[in-house]
Amino acid sequence: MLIKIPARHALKESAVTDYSVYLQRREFIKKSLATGGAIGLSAAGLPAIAGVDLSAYQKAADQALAAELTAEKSITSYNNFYELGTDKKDPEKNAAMLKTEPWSVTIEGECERPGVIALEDLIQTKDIEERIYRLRCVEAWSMVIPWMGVELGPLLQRFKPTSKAKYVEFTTLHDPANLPGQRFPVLDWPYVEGLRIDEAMNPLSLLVVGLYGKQLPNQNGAPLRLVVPWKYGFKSIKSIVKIRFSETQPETSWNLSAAKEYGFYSNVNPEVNHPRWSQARERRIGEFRKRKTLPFNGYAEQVAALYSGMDLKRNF
Ligand SMILES: Nc1nc2c(c(=O)[nH]1)N[C@H]1C(S)=C(S)[C@@H](COP(=O)(O)O)O[C@H]1N2
Ligand SMILES: [Mo]
Repeated sequence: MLIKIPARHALKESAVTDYSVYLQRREFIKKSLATGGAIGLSAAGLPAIAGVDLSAYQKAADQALAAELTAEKSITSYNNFYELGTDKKDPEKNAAMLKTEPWSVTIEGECERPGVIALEDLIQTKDIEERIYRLRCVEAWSMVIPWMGVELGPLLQRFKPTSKAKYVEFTTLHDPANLPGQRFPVLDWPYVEGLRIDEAMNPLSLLVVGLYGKQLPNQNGAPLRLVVPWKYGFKSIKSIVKIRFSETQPETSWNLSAAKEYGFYSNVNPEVNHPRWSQARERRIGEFRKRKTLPFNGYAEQVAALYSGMDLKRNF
């Protein structure tokens, strides 16, 4: 039987419109709460927004990966999100415990425009695009996921990082009253992650607000998570409430928890094994045979230059 895969641009446009409606609903709720008005909104009459133009490179990359997409059900039911539990099934089960409305992000540190910004002001719907990326977990499984998001670099530039901004640190929501995993010292909460500023500015780095053309499910890190496709999955921090520019290399949760196993860089590298298992191969979720893990998870052409002259075995 011939299976018709919808044109990517078609999916993208409907998805962007969906998210635009979602953001406008949030905006409406915010205003209604402020004025004490009733909450309610019909989607009718909201303006659709224009489709997004992807670079020729990105279009080609999306096409190449479109045939390999992991099933939506797998992406939303097999998760690592320790705040919602350590079993792969826990995050979906406990998803409702993560409260995502209202949501704002604190911007601080080495920048000219620090402050607290509401999600709907941080993410401009006209900038949202679909990107199909491989996700390679350090545990040696992988997926191919159609994310909806905005490029991180241009978003960071809006806050005018100073010349001292050599790194960017990200922090996840800390809400132990609601997030069951944060009541146990599995990690030193809140979850923190970081990138070197040039890694953050690389066009592959994405701040994600959706997947498969829909609003991001809570178990995948709603309402806002990072995706850095050439690094192990744990660098792609979920449910971000703070972005800090800093002069010194930030601490990262998994490095704090086991420094010999998880480095700051954590670039996907089939030649550097985890102390307890090989990283040469991976199990693509939905496939039976293991496949070879690619250097930088297949993104070497775009990111290898970031590390020229560095010993990647030492800087793992
Ligand atoms: N805050 C937070 N972010 C997190 C994690 C987590 O436990 N907490 N797990 C990481 C790991 S190990 C992976 S593999 C990815 C999984 O993303 P996914 O569930 O959307 O596939 O999220 C990363 N981001
Ligand atoms: Mo992971």
